[in-house]
Amino acid sequence: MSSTAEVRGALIVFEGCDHSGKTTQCKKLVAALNEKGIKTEAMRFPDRTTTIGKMIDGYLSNKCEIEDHSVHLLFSANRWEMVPKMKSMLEAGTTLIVDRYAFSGVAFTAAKEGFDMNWCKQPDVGLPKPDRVIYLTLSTEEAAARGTFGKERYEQTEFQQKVSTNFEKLKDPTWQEVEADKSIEDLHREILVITQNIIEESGHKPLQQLWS
Ligand code: Z5A
Repeated sequence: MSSTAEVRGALIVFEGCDHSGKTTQCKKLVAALNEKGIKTEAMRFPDRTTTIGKMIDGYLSNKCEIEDHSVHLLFSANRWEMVPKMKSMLEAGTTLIVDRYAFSGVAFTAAKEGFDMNWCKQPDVGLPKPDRVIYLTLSTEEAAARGTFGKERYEQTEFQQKVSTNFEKLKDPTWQEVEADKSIEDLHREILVITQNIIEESGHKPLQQLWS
């Protein structure tokens, strides 16, 4: 069981289009912050290791079908099941770097026919609110140059364009847009400076609730 630290960790989420480099940057950032003596852990959603996550993995890899509303709720449940762990780590002073969160949940489901963004938000109302969402942006040309889409569900250009439009609608003042059309190292250096500032600013602020 983690104890409560004087200064809490920061909750920093990465969102962005496919191939924008979220996973690459999250990994480098966690390593760099720990090297600087800032206790940091990585998380990613979906977390495919849990029972719920395994169902989601089967769905994303097209091994099974799950009704659209139901799978939306599963993605959300996959976040809620991590909340006790997230809160206890943050309270113990550990910063969390999270690769995708509820914003992906809303942006992807709302890109499907017949889904309303407000409905999509409801299951995630009350989750720990990120101190900052780092939103990586990339031109369609550069994203294409980084490789073709894989075989997973949702990996189609037209669908991804709708997802990007939805991300734009979700932006609020806690979002920070970062142009990802740079070398991995240049982008990492920029993000490292940004995150160190967030960690300093967030330590004494209470953790808030998302969309409430
Ligand atoms: N989903 C959902 O529907 N509902 C939800 O609630 C949640 C998610 C949470 C999960 O995919 C899918 O689930 C996702 C959303 C949906 N569907 N899609 N599409 P995932 O998280 O397992 O994988 P991903 O997020 O789709 O990965 P990605 O977006 O394709 O990649 P990325 O993390 O942004 O980029 P990367 O893996 O770091 O890099 C991609 C490639 O580019 C790789 O070859 C790198 O070496 C290269 N790269 C990275 N950075 C650079 C730079 N700066 N220059 C050149 N090349 C680079």
